[in-house]
Amino acid sequence: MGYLHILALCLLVPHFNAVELSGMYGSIQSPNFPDSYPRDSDISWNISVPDGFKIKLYFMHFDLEPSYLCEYDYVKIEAEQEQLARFCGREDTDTEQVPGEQAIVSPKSSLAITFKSDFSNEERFTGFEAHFTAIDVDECKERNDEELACDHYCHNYIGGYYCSCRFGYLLHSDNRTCRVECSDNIFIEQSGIITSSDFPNPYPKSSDCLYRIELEEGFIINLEFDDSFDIEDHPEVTCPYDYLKIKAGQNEFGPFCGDQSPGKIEMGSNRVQILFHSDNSGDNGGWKLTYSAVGTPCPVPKPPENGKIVPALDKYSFKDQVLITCDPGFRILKDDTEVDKFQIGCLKDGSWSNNVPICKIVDCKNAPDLQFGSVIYNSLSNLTTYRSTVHYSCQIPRYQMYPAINGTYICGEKGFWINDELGAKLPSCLPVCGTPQFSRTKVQRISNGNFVARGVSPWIAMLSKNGLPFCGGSLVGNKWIVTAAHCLHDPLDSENSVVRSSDLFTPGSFQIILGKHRTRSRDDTEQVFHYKTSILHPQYKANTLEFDVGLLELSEPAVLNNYIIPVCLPEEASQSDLQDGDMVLVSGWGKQFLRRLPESLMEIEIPIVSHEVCEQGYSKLNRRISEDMLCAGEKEGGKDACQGDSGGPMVTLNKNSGRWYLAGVVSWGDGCGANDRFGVYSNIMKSLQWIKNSTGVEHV
Ligand code: 4AZ
Repeated sequence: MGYLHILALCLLVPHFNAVELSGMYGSIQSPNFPDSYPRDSDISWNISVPDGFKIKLYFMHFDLEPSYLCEYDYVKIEAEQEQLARFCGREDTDTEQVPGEQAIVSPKSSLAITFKSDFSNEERFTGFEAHFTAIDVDECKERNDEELACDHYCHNYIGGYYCSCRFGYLLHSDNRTCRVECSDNIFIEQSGIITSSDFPNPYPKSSDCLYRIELEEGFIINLEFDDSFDIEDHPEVTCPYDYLKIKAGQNEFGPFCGDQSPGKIEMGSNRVQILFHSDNSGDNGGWKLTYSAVGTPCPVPKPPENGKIVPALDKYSFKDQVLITCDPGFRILKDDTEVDKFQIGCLKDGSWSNNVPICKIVDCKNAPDLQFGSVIYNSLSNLTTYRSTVHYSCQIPRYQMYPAINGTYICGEKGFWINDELGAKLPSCLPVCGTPQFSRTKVQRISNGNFVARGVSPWIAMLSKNGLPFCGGSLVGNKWIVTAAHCLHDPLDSENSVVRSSDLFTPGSFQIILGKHRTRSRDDTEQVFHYKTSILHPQYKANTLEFDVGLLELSEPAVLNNYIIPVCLPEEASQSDLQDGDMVLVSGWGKQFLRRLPESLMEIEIPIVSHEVCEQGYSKLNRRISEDMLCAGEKEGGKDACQGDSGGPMVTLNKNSGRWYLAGVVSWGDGCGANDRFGVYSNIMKSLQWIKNSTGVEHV
């Protein structure tokens, strides 16, 4: 600071006698002007105007003693320690100049003028008068020097100028250069391109650009600079002006500058910082780099036995995912659970997220049971695994497979037993109907009825109360009994047609006995059942006995054997089968001519009688034979169902199939066996659909 004071003082000394002039204009004159100037004059004027202005000086009058090279009297004009002009005389000669009309413009905002006269002024020269004004400097035009010129745009104003920048640039604090804001560049993609701003045009000055590549751990970044690389450098000093420095973890690269591309650089890190510094000058093209990331490699996993790995590559690295699948018939076993596919991923540390699981052969486990059938495993291996086989069969001869398929099932790849025709569905074992094991032999003919041998009518059911039969029924399927609706409820008033549920017999109030032969005593072949539900035909009328059909569902299926076999339900197409005169069989334990019960099951063979004939017989009694009824019997009477036979079967043989089917149910009649009083039966054809729907019975 002290030094500066001294320096300022020294500078002041030569100007000690100077006249200081400031302001925007003014004038100076030689002493005594317009009279002749005195001798030995030595006067100085220091003119200064504000910064951003120059001084224009012009002489209105000039009349000095001429001398060679203006040695004696002169006006000297200086600026910035440099002489701009030295004038003397009255007119220009080869060696001396006068200002004439010429105006002098200062290079900057100050001008020093000195007037000197020697010891004589004999001719009485009148001296000079000059005016000065401040004139504006158009810095934008004049500032051609690189150092001070505006980087982008220059705007002149009176007394100064300012710089501005193109869109996207900011004026640096030097008020001259245009920098860019470029420290927020973060790259998170696994590959990309980074360039200096405006590349390939010259990069901005006075900028510190930071580019950060930040990838997940497990990636390593590689940079590759383009060949076109141009950063301002210096022949002797390393990158003193502009430079590129790269930091990657602990590693540092650079500084880089000049026109030699750094080429390919492996960073060895997942985080990279690229710093690009530019100073306030230079016009260099910049740089461009492509970065890419490679993941930590993982070892090639070994596919499981009976399985594969997709995609199967010879190299895997961080983030790669592979899917492990098993061959058909095998499933992935992972932590004790079976899955179809399993994905593992390559981790940042170069290991896999999981071990490769094993492929376990599919096991169909035990084949499901088939009701009324059995399943036999491949006798050699007893295996239940993929491609093993089992064979289903039904309990022959009582049950038959439906649909009729080859009962072989194979353990499929999904773990289900599969049949060629049914897929994973099981067939059903349906009861075989209408095929008694015992056929009729000629038996003793007893008063209009026959005793039936055991097992000849194996579908007949005895409805028994207190050890006595009160109705009959017929087994359809293996757990349904078709009987007469009127067998299932208490008697009603004669006008009353509607059965209320309170009128119905309750389960447990009577027994249903199959395999029965003898009327009052036990049979070895009998199976005694209770029923779960009883259903009356919805159109049943208790007073007229229209639709006198009811159903009983046994509490459990009957065990079919030679003595217990269901009767067939008629096929729809056989509706017209029964014609007048066709013979049907009716059996039961009912009374013989209203007298007493027979020893054992009896049956009669009687013809079907037309509605007209039947109705004629009943016309006197005013009983209608409705469409749902069938009549059968012989005109002369005799063979007839009777009390206790109700609900029992009327059957007929289908000659084509050789099976017996249910044609009717014993319903009513006027007495028993009187002539013209035919037995009346519920026509099964009329309630067939209802029976099928209610019972779901299907049979073969
Ligand atoms: C009855 O009361 C009964 N003759 C059944 C059939 C006939 C008569 C009565 C036919 O169960």
